[in-house]
Amino acid sequence: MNAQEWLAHGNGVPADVVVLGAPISKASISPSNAWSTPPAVRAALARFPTWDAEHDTDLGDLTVRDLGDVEGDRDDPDARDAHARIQAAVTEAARRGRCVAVIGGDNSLTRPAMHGLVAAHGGDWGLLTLDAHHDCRPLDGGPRNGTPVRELIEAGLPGERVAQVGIHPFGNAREQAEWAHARHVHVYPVAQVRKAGIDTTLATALSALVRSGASRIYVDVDVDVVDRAFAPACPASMPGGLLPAELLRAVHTLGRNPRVAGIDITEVDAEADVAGVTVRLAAAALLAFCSGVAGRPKSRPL
Ligand SMILES: [Mn+2]
Repeated sequence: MNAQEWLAHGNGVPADVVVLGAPISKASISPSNAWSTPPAVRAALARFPTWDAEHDTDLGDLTVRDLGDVEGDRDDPDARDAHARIQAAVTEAARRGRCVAVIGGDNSLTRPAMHGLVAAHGGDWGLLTLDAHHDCRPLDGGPRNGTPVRELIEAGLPGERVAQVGIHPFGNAREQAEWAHARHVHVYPVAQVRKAGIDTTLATALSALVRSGASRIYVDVDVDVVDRAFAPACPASMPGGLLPAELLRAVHTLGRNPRVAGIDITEVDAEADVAGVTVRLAAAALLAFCSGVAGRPKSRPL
C-alpha cells in the first residue's frame, strides 16, 4: 500500500487525522493557481510508502479520513464565501477526528481554518507559523494571503500566543515586523534556526506559547518558509530559507505534540511547480506530520 492508497481508503471514526482540501487562490497577492494543489498533493502521495523508517512508524497503524475538498473560490469574485465554507468544514472535520490537516490553497485559509477549530473545541489556542513572512499586512484590501496572522490577532488571539519560525531577512516590510513586535509575537528568524538548530528553536517556540497560556496549538505551514531552490511553486519563496529536512523534522515534532490539534499546508501553486519538487515536499510534510501523530505518547490523550 502506498500513502495515496492509505489516505484514499482510510475511514477511521474518530480518525487520528482528518484531511481536508481547501482549493482557493483568489486572496493571493501574487498571481497563483494554488486552487490546483490539493489533488496534486494526493496524487504525489503515491510516490511514498506508509513506512517511516526513521521513526519506525507505519502510517497504516494510524486512522485517517480524507473528507475531500471544500468548494473553492474559482467561480466566486473573491475568497470570502470560500473562507466561510472552509471554516464550517473545519469545524465539522474537528468533530470527526483528533487532528485536522488542511491542504491549501493560499495562506488566507489559515484564519477561517483556525477559527473553525476554535469553534469546535473552545479553549486557549496558540498559533505556530512556519513562514518566511509575518502575514501581518494591513487589512484595508480585505483578507489576503499576507494578512491571516493580523486577522487572527485583531479577532482576539493574544499576540504572545503566536510564534513565528523561519522569518526571512528580506521577507517583510519593517512595518509588519514592528506590528508583530508591538503585539509580543515570538519571532524566530531563519538565522536563529540556522544557529540553534530546528529542534531547539521549535522547543523554545512551543514553550513560549505554553508559557503564554496556550493549551491547544494550531500550526500554519506556509511552504514558502523553505528555500526557493526547494519550493519553486511558492510565489513568495526566496533564497536563504529553511531546508526541506528542517521543515519535515519540524512538522514531525509538531505532530508528536499532544497540544497540536490542527495544521495547514499552504501557498503551493501546483501549476507553477518544477519537476514536482514543491508538491512532493508538501506531500512529505503531510506524511511527516501524520508520523508524528502516530508517535504521540500513548499514555496521554491525543
Ligand atoms: Mn504566509
